[in-house]
Amino acid sequence: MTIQINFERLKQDVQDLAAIGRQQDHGIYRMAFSPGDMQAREWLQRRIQDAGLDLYVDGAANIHARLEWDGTRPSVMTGSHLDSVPRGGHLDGALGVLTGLECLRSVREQELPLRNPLESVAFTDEEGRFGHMFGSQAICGQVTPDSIMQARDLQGIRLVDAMAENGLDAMEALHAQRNPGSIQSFVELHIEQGPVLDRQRLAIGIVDGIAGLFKWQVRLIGEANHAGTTPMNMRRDAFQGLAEVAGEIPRILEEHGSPRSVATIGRVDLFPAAANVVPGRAEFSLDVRDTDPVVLDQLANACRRSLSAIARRRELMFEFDVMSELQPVKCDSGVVDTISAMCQEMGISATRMHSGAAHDTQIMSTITRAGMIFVPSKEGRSHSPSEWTAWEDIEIGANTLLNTLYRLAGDAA
Ligand code: HGY
Ligand code: MN
Ligand code: MN
Repeated sequence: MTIQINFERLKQDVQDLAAIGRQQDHGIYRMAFSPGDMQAREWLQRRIQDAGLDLYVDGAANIHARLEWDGTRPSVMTGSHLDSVPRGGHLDGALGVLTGLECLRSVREQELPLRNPLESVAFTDEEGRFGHMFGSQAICGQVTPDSIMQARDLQGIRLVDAMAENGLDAMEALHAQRNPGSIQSFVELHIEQGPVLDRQRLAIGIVDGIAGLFKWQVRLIGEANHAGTTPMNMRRDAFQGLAEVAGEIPRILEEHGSPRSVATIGRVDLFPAAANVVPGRAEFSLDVRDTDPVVLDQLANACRRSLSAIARRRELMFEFDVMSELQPVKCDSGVVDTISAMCQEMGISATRMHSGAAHDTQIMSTITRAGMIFVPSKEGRSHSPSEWTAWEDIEIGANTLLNTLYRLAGDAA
């Protein structure tokens, strides 16, 4: 027996949420604890209450919708994130939150018997404005007073201050930790954010592994000087150092990476940033990923060596802060098999695949059995206003999630 969501209601939620935090350039600006994020949080809490579900917000500001929660039986959990990258798309994270909410509403309305309670969570700061996955890391007991106090964004704004501005005490995140026995399993629905499903015309991706990453904030420090009078061989030009680091990336990936390795310099700031001044300081982000922890380690060492050699040669100082380190994970084989069985029973075209993007699922997998369901991204586009998934794929994905959650939690005796 397969059950169905109320697709028109889900579609309306997707359209309503897509309007929150959207700016003129059609991008979504819901960075953690920004006005857009706070507006989306309020909207979601109203939707949870309108649906007659239990609402619970934990110390890390993770928003939980709950059905038949009794605090004793372990729950089957789903969820994703409301926050976005700057100028992001309207489905990254949001789709997982809304399909999770729709699944709980549908089970409740259809009065389907449950062996385990259901929870759907909107995790705080998945996109890592203040590092990465703050909400799911808090649930998994991976935050400390120190890590909370240290957390800041690339502009230097502290997490503690961003939360306090919204009436939240960041230290409360220490109390968000869940007993691993309180969650039976976790399944996240997410857009693929890559081209595989779209190209192969497949409806569902069954994720069997998620890439890990390290994200550094690097500073190269030279000497600001006059752009006209300083001879080229007497410069300590921080931008030229950065340019050389960027040029080294393909070699580093080739010599120390795997076919799945990727590296990105996504943000650069030069100081003093004047056309007629040799840059004295270059600050930039470095995001490097792979599905193999050994390869990730090798890439980190190679990046450190390259930075050090370039700094020495150019008489620059270099330093870097580790903004985030996420281990690659394998998804739980039982959860993967359950999703696969549901696709077969529902006659849905599916393939097993890895995720190049990071997700809350890889944090949740440290305390419970975890897996993911991908739906296609048009031309693989994401972290961009051109992010799109066909409504038909959204409906198939939501029904796959609903039937998977019910297979895990339902009392279909
Ligand atoms: O960076 C990522 O992979 C995710 O979108 N936070
Ligand atoms: Mn995401
Ligand atoms: Mn994202």
